[in-house]
Amino acid sequence: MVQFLRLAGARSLCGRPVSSLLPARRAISQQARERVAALSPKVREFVDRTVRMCQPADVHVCDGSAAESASLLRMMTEAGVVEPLPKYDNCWLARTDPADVARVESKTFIVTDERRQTVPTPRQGVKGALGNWMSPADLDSAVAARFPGCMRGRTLYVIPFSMGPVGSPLSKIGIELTDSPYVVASMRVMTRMGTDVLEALGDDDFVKCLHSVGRPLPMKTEPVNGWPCNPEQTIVTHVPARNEIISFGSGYGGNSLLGKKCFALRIGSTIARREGWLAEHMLILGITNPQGEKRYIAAAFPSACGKTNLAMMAPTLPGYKIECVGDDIAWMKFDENGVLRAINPENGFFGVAPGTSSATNPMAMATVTANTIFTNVAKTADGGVFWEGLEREVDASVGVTDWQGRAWTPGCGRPSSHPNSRFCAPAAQCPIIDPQWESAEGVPISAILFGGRRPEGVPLVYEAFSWRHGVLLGAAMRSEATAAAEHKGKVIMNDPFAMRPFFGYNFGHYLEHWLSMSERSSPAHLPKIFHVNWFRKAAGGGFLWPGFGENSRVLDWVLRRVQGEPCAQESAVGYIPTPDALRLEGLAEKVDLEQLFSLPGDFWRREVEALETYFAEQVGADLPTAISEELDALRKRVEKLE
Ligand code: OXD
Ligand code: MN
Repeated sequence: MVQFLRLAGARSLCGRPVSSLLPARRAISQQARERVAALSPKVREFVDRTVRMCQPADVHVCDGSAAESASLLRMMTEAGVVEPLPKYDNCWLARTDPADVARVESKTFIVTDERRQTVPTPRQGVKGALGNWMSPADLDSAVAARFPGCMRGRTLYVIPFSMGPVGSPLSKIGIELTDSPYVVASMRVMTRMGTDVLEALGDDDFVKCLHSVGRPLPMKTEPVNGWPCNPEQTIVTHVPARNEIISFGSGYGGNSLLGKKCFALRIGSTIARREGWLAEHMLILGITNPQGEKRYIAAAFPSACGKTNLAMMAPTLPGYKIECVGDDIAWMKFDENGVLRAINPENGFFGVAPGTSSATNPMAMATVTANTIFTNVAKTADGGVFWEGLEREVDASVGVTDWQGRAWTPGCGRPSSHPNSRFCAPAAQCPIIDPQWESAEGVPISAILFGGRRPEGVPLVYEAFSWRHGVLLGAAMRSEATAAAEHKGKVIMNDPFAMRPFFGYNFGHYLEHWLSMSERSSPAHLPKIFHVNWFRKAAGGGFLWPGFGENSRVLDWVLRRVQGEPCAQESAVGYIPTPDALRLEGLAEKVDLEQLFSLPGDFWRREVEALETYFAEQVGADLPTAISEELDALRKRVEKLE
């Protein structure tokens, strides 16, 4: 069993009892003590243990109010951590240390007694690529080497937060303890946070989230851009058996806003497995057809593949309406009638800024003009933001300062913004937020889409033959790498279910869990599963499909399939649209349907071989038989392709 936070009582460091390293208790203000004393015994115990170990100068229990957030932002402005963006309403810019700009997958671990609980055993000589395991003993050492005294001179913030609407039976509560006011301000946007969460929690258990930037005061060296972090010591760990997350050294995104990837996906997937539901890296959108019929769709794409754009799409197909429930994460559970119900556990969008514009995503642009924290984007001299993609809508002649604080001019040879720069904006501000986005019982899901960036061979859309085949489509997802993590270049990577960086447990067991889900539903209610690819390229290099709002044409076909229209024909990979089924009227340019849906035999035989190798090397004995059988069936079908 992991003994996280046991240090203060029992251990010794460098031969000295830990108690001799503790700060004088009087360092914590009386007011803070009273607020901590008012917490539930379980929360208080978590705070007390952390205070003893991390030795902050003060403790602040967050109430989640606008006044609290304003005062933190004022304080960060004075400290040079953020600056206001006067062109907008209550918007802020943070610049990080360039060494702390993305999730750190190589330093992210799941802690279980047995390695196999976390990851399948890869074939001998092959490096496992489905997560990183750490033993409880190694976690204890990692904590002991990093946390004692790590918050000296800083304030420890207690953030009570709910993933999902407060009080929904599908929601879960966490407490994040952090020494970063940037994290507090961002968590207020990304989660429901504050006093009402503590009230809803009562004496119950919660997910324990501990975060430190790892730079006690006084700092030995000046932080870069005023952004304290400790990249050499960065580590992001999860302990499913104890519902705990422990993160050190990074102040950025998924490494520090612990409700998002760490809780909602990694710990979330382990809770979901225990409780019989699904925690997925999926957007949720509502779509209404010209007849006024509304359905909800969930879709999984790897990071930075346009999830936010699809979730807020402006459909070009007349009469269609899209409304957004969420752009990144879905928690889904079959109800007593076998209907899959989904909530977005988040409260905001932490979207990739570059590429977002009024042309690609006008709804996101409208969302980010108030109450938004931007990180690592460029700033214009008139107090606005700029990034790659805004060339036509922002007057760069007023002068631009890049994400590292240097003067920037168009064509100077370097990007103005970091490719993984972000906006962090309240979801409620999205002009097309779905009226049901906070529904306690969740919205009913009719279809699930899997997809990725596949320049070659993969058709625009195809439908799984069955739930089991659909699980293979998720397992077989591959995509070009993106800037959201530390990978370089444009290699095609396996990213099953877009969850490769986010599995909280053994991927083979995750597949079993997905396969078992069909037993909780009936053919009338089980969502249909599809694979989409907006990114196929012609031999000459251009995209074969215009994407963005035109993707409504694909969703139209998906909806018609959900409604049972016979507008599909069998192919080697799944059902594809019959020749005239895809509605193409009004498209600005003619689309080459033949190329878009072609199934080159060589490509697909290589694809199946690559998948067989991947599963054999990475999943081995943990691969469910049903998935090998589905892959076998696919191999037989593609053998016949020309
Ligand atoms: C994200 C990601 O930040 O998937 O949403 O990386
Ligand atoms: Mn994501």
